[in-house]
Amino acid sequence: MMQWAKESLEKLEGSRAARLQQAAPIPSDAEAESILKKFHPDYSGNERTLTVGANAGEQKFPLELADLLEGDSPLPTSHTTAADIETDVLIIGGGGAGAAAALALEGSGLKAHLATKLRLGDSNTVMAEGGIQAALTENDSPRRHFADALVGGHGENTTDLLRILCEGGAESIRWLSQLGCLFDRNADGTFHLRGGGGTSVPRVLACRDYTGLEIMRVLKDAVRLSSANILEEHVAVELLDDGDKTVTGAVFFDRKNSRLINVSARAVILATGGSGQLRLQGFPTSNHVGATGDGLVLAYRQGCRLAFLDSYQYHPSGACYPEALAGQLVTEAIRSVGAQVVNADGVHFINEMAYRDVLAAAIIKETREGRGVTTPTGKIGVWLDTPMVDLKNGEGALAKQFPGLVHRFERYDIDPAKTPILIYPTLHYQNGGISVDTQCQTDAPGLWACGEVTGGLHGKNRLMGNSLLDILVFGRRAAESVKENIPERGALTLNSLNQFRKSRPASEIKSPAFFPVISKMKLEMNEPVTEPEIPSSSQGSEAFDPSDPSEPPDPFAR
Ligand code: MEZ
Repeated sequence: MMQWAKESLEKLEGSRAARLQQAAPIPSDAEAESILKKFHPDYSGNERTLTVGANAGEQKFPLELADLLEGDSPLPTSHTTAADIETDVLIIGGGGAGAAAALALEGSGLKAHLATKLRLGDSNTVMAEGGIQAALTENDSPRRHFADALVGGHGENTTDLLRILCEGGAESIRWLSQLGCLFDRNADGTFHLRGGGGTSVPRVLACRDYTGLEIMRVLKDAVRLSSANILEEHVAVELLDDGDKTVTGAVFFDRKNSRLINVSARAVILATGGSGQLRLQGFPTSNHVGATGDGLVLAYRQGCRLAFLDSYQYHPSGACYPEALAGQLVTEAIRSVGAQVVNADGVHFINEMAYRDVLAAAIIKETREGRGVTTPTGKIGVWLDTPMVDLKNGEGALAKQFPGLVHRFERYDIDPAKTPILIYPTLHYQNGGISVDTQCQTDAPGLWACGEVTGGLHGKNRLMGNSLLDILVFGRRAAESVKENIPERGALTLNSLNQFRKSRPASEIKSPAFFPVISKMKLEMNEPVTEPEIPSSSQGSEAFDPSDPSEPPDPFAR
């Protein structure tokens, strides 16, 4: 097992006893800044400004995203906009934020449709492992939570949004618990809280290492039992407007029936999540297959400003080996309970609870400067010394707290309680997104946005566990705002898209991306729609020949 890394593993084991006694230092602000600028992918220069739309000539965007934002719609120019479905509120996105919005509309008397390009729940929410932050204890407070997140975000967070997030912690946990979410608890019944990078007190609630999955489980059940109409496998292709910049609906590609449908809505809530599957600069990702930044592209064509999209989060501990797990999340929580980050020479080169961006950059530095471990397929990573979890917390602690991790690695004959894991940063979170106000309203009237598709809340570096809180607080808030401010139904046109099409630079690129390139999944919406062929034997009684010997005996004969 991992014979190719034998020498390095021996060095790691050799330094373990000393490392158990001494923590590695957190870099000073000056050191952190220098590491970030030299090694963090956000600073690598793979970005450019846009030539069209609300952000033209301003902030820079990653090249892959910039191309999509300036791309052309795949919608045929001949598309007509008569409504196939009329609803009051159209929610686009079936992850935690969309589900929370749908639930908050219950009882309002408004008809709601929730459309998702995959199935309800297929989202980054289910990929979140380590937990959700909420200030619940006596030694904690929303103010303290706010201060931690603001420092972590390099002071760039939109403070009005951040305040709402932190003040919404306790109520969100109460709501989730009422829905049946089973957070880990201590023997005395209180919530079991862990620390995270940048939390000044333990504030992270978890369900082992499948917190997002458990949260989505209860949200999904509740949405299925609600009055919301669920449109699964409906891919949002374009937003519709009233001809005067108010968003009034959307065009979807119904994958099951291979047809385009128009939905007319009085309000649209975008909750389409992140964009890790764009795999910026060739990075692997911890994101769900649906995370291709579609909502950013759709909103941009409607005149919405985007914020902070020069900033992405590369989670320091993505799996680097075995190849089949490359990019998958190895939760930060495992570092918070003692797993150390160690280079090929057995050196504990940085404190594993440093801010995510700094730690990711420091890992990249080690690998670039020749202190990484090379896998048989040529990937380079550093060690996460997972056996230290049991050494620090008692035998069995790792298996009890991180069953998902154990399950994934044991298939490859690696027991993380006994053998360290090789890690490398993985593209994890879209720090920026659509600009929204405190009511989740975008620049386009009629269009609200919530969750990872929005930008500003987390500044330039989100702390662990603040995204699961974000989707609950702002998913519900978007719905509340819609209830109070819902416009009258407007006309359905493609005016905003047509204007955008005229002004965009010529390129062959079509967007949104819909599916990751690597998945080879594509939307073929120009194909003529064909009726399924009906076999002649099922065309009614005329085609039925009772004397045909291949027919079964008549079950109705007396
Ligand atoms: O919020 C996150 O990104 C998170 C909880 C990740 C993790 O490491 O588990």
